Amino acid sequence: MPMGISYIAGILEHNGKEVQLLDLLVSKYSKGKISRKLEEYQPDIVGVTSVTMNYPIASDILKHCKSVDKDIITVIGGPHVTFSAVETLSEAPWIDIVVRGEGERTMLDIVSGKKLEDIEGIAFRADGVRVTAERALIENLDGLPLPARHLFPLSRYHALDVHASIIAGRGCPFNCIFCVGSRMGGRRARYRNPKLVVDEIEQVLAHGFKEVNFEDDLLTLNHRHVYTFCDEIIARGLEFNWSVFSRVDTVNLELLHKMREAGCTWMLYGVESGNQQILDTVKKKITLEKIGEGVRLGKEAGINIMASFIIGLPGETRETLKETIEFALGLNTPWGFNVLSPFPGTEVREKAGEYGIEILTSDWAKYDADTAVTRTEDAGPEEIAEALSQYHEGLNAYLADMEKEGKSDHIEAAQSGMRSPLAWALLHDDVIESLGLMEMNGEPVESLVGRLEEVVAYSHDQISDNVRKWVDEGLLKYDLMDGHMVWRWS
Ligand code: B12
Ligand code: SF4
Repeated sequence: MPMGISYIAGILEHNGKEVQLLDLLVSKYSKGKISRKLEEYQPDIVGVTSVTMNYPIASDILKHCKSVDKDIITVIGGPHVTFSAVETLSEAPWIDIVVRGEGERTMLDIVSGKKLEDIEGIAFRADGVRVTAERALIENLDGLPLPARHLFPLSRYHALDVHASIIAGRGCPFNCIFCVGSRMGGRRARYRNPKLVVDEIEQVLAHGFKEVNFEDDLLTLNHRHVYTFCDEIIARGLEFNWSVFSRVDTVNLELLHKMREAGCTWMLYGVESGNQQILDTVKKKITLEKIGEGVRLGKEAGINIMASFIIGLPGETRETLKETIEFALGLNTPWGFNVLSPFPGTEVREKAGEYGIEILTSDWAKYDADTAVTRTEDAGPEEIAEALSQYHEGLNAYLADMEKEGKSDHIEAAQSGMRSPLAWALLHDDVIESLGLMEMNGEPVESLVGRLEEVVAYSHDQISDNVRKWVDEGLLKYDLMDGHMVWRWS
């Protein structure tokens, strides 16, 4: 569930503004659906969020809103437009306002009707593009209303079996050249009161979530903060699994044991490269030795470790790609590759020439961190594709082993990147909603299973097991209409 937009909705509601949310992540995206929503709700303002790779869609949504009603004020926020505000307004005349950086107080000002020139942290069109002063980061995160999760279609998220997202602090003091994390959240980390964080955890568990991912850039930075909230989780007897993003140089065995005791089961380390010179160039400020140690300590504490690499970084060569693969295999822990995407606002984009990086395209849809959009002198799309294919070979070998063990569910989940691929297939195309009126023939759930078998390529047993579980959990329900059933996500 996207946290940025939940925080924006939260502060607006808290201040008595009426907000509705159209979630197009876990439902079918269609312009017809957006038109119907606009018709029914008649909003004064429409806001969208995006990262770089989905900026083209976000922009298109606002274009469509403007074409339906030219008086709607269109607003966009998020890390992509924060660092490309002027370009965005210049190329997309249907966008009225770009919100730069943290958006809670800025959006509240906009919705409250404050004069645009007096609102800090925006760019807007007025005789050309006007960029207002930077807005200072929110000093006291505890003063922010909680994210408005209740506005999201929770049953759909539960069917996908996803974790709840919680932010315990914002900011990161590091300055890795490929990341805009510290430019979004600031280089001085700000922390929430651990007791309030654990209150929020209790709330999401009450909403039916079973796991939590802390979305902080770097949760393990401040050990006192981590100990306090781990102790609070333990003292309240809360039992749930959680995961975090971390750096290998911000942990020690004692801290990891405490985190494990409080329910931490997975930790993702940004490892980035198996070549020390590249690590130094990208200002990661860690050593290969420290990476090995961080992985070992995590495992010793009983936490699963995922190591995340980026290929195509400055200085990458065919040789360093090989080194990175060998290094990754040697860690003896799950690992994955991203491909360098030089996002707006990153040092690697701003100083690409100095870093020996050629940027091949600014087609934002390709900035998915899975497609090569840059080249170094010795490694470009072909070499990166080759490294990726070795990675996929390894993954396929792993999946083949699983198949031998008869774990077909795991295979589907791994291939689709989803825990519940069937749920994704149903949600992504609004399949349940498209069934319409159904005859009341026999047992309702069995009838639904029968209908779904006709429209999705899953076996009877897979559909039946999942659908029964969702019905038992109250996620799927039907209403009676003219003696017919109409199924819906609750
Ligand atoms: C947590 C996280 C994730 C989580 C998201 C979990 C969640 N439930 O939200 C997961 C792991 C799923 C994830 C996935 C991805 N992420 Co990520 N992620 C982050 C991280 C570390 C923190 C984001 C966060 O929660 N910040 C706190 C919230 C409150 O801030 P926010 O989302 O930025 O929203 C604020 C403002 O941006 C603004 N705002 C945002 N939207 C809107 C909309 C309106 C109308 C307004 C007014 C304001 C506004 O106001 C919000 C409140 O202050 C950031 C690093 C960072 N610090 O920005 C990277 C970051 C956002 N991720 C990044 C990337 C690349 C990705 C992926 C594309 C990776 C991939 N290849 O799949 C995907 C994209 C997913 C998607 N569809 O958006 C990049 C984005 C750079 C870019 N320009 O594209 C970042 C900046 C890290 C980096 N490499 O520099 N990510
Ligand atoms: S990659 Fe991690 S450590 Fe580096 S700046 Fe981004 S959030 Fe901070």
